[in-house]
Amino acid sequence: MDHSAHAAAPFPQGLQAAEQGYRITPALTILDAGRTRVEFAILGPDDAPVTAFDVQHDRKLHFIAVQRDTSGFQHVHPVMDAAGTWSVELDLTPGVWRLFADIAPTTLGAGIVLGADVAVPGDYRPRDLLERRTVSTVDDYVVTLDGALLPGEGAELRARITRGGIPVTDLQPYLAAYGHLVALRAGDLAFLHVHPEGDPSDPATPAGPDIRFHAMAPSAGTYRLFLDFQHAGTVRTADFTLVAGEPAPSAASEAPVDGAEPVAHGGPHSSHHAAHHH
Ligand SMILES: [Cu+2]
Repeated sequence: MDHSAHAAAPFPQGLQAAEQGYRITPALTILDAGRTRVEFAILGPDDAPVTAFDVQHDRKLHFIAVQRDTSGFQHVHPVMDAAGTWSVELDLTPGVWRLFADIAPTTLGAGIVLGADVAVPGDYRPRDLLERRTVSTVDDYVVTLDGALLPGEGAELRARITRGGIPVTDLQPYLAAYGHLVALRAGDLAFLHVHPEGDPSDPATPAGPDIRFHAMAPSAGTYRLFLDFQHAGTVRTADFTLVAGEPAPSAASEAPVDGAEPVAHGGPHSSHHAAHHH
C-alpha cells in the first residue's frame, strides 16, 4: 500500500480502538512494569480474530507502544498464532501506554491504525518533552532533523546520521527502507507513519547520511517524531519534537544537550540499554 496516503488521510489515524469494523482487543489492560509480554487480537466485522493481513514493509503488523507522555517508544513485530492472537515482549515503565497496530486486513483491502491504552501501575513521573528538539543522540550516533512539518500540506524532512562526527553512508535497509519515522501529535497521540523517499533496492537511493521523508501534519501543533534506523546490525531510535507550521532552524545551530537522553528507547531490536554499559 501507499504509505503517503497515510499522511494525506483527512482524519488522523490511531485515535480509535475500532475502525471500519475492525478493532484491537488487548488481553490485559493492566500490565506489569519491566519486561512484559503483551497479547492482543484484531477482531473483524464478524467479531472473530483476523488472521489474514497484507504485508506492509515486510511485516503483517507493525506494533508501536508509546508512553502517553512520549517518554518511551518501542516499535516491535509481534508474532501471531494460528488462532489470531498476537504476542510480543515490551519494556514498560509505570504510566499509561498507547498501543498502536498498523495493519492492512486482507478483507478490508486498506491500511488502518488501531490504538488502545493499557495502564502500568507504579511510580509514574511524567515528563515534558514538548520543547523543540531537532538533534537526538543515541549511543554514539547524532541524528539531526532539518525541514518542517506543515499542517495539511506535504513537506520534506531530512534526517542526517553521523557517528563520532562522521557521516554514516552505509545504513542498512530495515523493513525495506533506510528509515521509519513515526510522528505522534502531542495531546492525543494522533499517529502518522512516514516512510522515506527512495527504496534501498534502487541504487539511486543513498544509504545515508541523509534520509528524506515527505510528511503532512493533520493539524498545527506539536509533534513527537521517532526515527528507527539500522546501522552495523543494530536498530536504534532517534527522537525529535517539532511544531507543525514552524520551520525548524538549521539543526547545526542546536547543540545536543550534554548527556540528554530523555527517551527510554528499547525493544527486542535495540541495544540502547546495553550500550550504556560500555
Ligand atoms: Cu514495524
